[in-house]
Amino acid sequence: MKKPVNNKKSNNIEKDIPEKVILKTELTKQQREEIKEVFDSIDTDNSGFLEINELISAVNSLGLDNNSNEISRIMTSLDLNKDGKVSFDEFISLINVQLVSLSLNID
Ligand SMILES: [Ca+2]
Repeated sequence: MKKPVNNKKSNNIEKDIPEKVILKTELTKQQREEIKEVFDSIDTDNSGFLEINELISAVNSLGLDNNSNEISRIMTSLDLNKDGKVSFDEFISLINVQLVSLSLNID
């Protein structure tokens, strides 16, 4: 018995990728606004970028471990274009990553 050959190979590549990985992390307008508020509250000099000292203060104000090595590490990983500061776009991509890992953890 031969299986009928099905040349209509589906182009559904996404099917092979676990749903969570392709989870579209498009933020709603409201989420973006909320993130912008957080960003602005960290950007105390309103430069439009987060500098390392601003990140350190933010982490301090959250009462988190203010290990400056760790913060530098985060800063480096955030600073995609290596200009020494974090733009809103870079900040948002971090939030996206966080959302993805959160959704991975929840399951
Ligand atoms: Ca700034």
